[in-house]
Amino acid sequence: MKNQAPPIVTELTKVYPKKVAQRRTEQIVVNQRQTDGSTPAIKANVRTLPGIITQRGCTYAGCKGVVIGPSRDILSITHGPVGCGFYSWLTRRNQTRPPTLVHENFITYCLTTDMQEENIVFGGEKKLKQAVREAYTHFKPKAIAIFSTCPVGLIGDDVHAVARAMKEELGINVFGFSCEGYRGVSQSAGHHIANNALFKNVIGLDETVHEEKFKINLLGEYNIGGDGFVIEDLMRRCGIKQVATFSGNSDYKSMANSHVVDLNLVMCHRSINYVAEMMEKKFGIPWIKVNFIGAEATSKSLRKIGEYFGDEGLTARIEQVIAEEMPAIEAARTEARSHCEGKTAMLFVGGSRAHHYQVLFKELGMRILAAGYEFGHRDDYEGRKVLPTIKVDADSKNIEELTVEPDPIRYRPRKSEEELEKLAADAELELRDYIGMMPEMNDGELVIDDISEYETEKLIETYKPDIFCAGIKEKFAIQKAGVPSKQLHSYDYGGPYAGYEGAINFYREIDRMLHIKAYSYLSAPWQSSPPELKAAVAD
Ligand code: CFM
Repeated sequence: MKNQAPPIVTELTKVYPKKVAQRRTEQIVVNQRQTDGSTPAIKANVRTLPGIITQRGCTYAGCKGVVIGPSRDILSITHGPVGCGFYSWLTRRNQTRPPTLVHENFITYCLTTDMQEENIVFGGEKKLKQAVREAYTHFKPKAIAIFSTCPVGLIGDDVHAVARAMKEELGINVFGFSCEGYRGVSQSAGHHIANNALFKNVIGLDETVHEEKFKINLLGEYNIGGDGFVIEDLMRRCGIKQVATFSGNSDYKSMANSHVVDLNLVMCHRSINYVAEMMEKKFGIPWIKVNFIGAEATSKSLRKIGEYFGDEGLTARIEQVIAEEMPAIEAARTEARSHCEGKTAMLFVGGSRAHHYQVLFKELGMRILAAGYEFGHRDDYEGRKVLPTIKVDADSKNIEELTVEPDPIRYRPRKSEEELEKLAADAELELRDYIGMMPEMNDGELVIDDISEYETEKLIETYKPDIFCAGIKEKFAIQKAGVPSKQLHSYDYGGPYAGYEGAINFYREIDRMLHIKAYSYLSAPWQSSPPELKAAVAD
């Protein structure tokens, strides 16, 4: 017999038709950690149920907007109707800083083939070729990326054939993505498609040698609100050479050169774990999971890098940087904590952030009531240990799994098997591992996958959290319910929130948001308007 759903799950789903309620119940879990570290299974990365108002985005968004978009000198062309290009134009706060004014920065441009009915009927390949030629004439980029939108897949335009032809004709790197919006159940599919194409078309093309001793790539950091700048600075101060970032504040050459490092750091597991795994298979570069959100997490991540390289000088520099940063952290945290302790938060973000930001709230002494991902997979919730048990459904099969072999010349294991075993024995290091969000949440806390708008409102009504973190789509509905809402996608207009500097910004921001008095000084127009108007409004 099936267990009875916990009362809150029944409460959240009781308005749904029976079948929908049943299926939503599998995506709403009350956390309960077992002694072996396992947590309840949650259903994730499945199609949103019809009738549910989801916060998810499309596959094209995950590929173009998230993974490739932040790279400043790969020229992106959207093959499709103008809306897809327009609505993905500068909508994510991924910042970039070209080293000089003459360095290219195409991020501000929006290039699209602007498909018309005629192209839908007779095909759009000719128009796409023309667009690539025009783009090349204007910008002379090193690389052009072509992104497919829904109609491209429906009518069968072969963007890859066009890319090959244009690469030949123009003599630059041109590659395409079959990232039609409908290709997967969410933007997560787009991440995978982008990872595959980077791996096939970019990584390993540049053999620049770096003399520095400790070389890393940072994978899954997109420099939202300047987070990437803060992390770059920390690396520099610790004496760590950051060759490439995928893909915040990045350029094409560094990505092409990224196979020369000795360690990959995975920040956002959801969007980029595929690249980490493929680079290890092909080039022998191990990866570890890091999190630079939260002061404690930042210190832990820096120490993990120290542990991996096992060099005294590096460890000493890392400890020195931590020691330099901690007094300011302590002061800001003590101040904010004295106001925020005991307050409650809910976090619903796309993939990694619903997990990463819990650290910052805990540093403020706040309690997490509920958290969830829009499109995370079970391994993001429960940890990579569940990977072998995840059933591959038809939607996941839709996304190509590359077969990767060791490179005959360039495969070079960075550590011996023995060394790796030793490192892997330290579970905290998370070598080739991600322990997931739920094992780090307390028992009784709610975990909800692909939360609906209705459930959001119901949660607020039931729990009255002190702050609800989400995105722009949810923000105003939450605030109208009288609860402050911090956007954890775009950071509203704030940030950076990464590293130590970011943690201080975040403590202050949350303190301010929780204690803002402005609304209590205001009254709604109908509360202060003349009686006639009041009566009219009442009608
Ligand atoms: Fe990774 Fe991201 Fe996130 Fe993400 Fe995103 Fe984002 Fe996000 Mo918005 S890559 S999964 S697809 S950490 S854009 S920078 S905030 S949903 S939680």
